[in-house]
Amino acid sequence: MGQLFKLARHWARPSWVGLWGVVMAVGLAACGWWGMAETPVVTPTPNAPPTRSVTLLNVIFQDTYYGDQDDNAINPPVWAVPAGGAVILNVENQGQLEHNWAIVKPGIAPPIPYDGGQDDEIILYGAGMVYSNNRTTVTFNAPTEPGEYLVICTVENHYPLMQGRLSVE
Ligand SMILES: [Cu+2]
Repeated sequence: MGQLFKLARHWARPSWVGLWGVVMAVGLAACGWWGMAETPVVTPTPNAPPTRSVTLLNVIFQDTYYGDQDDNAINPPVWAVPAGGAVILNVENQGQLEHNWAIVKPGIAPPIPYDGGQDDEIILYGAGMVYSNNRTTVTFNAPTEPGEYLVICTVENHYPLMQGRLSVE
């Protein structure tokens, strides 16, 4: 016990404290501890995946229109997405009928009224049928070619009443 006390006093002597302070300071400086804040080292990450944007679209289905105004044919809602970007489409069908949200291939004019029988030739991407009072979330990549794409509901006779535009930018 007496030995331990002597040792503690020995280490606590001012000259030792001062010496250790100098040793620590020199050591830290040599290690670059103080220099780190001023010169951050940026290590490039090889093969890092490119940063991609994700666009969230929330769309409400009614009988028979998108959004909150029953005038899609003359005032279609426009959803903007970056070309080739990832899109998360959240759909809520508040109507009594089933509905869909489908991007039409560029340069194609769907029949009016839409008969629902030529989806393969006409539709570039379809979110799938959403039943009354149901929600769904789908993800897809926006077309890589910029432009304004027609979006329609593919249920028979819902287009041209039910339509919008996907603005690929
Ligand atoms: Cu519909």
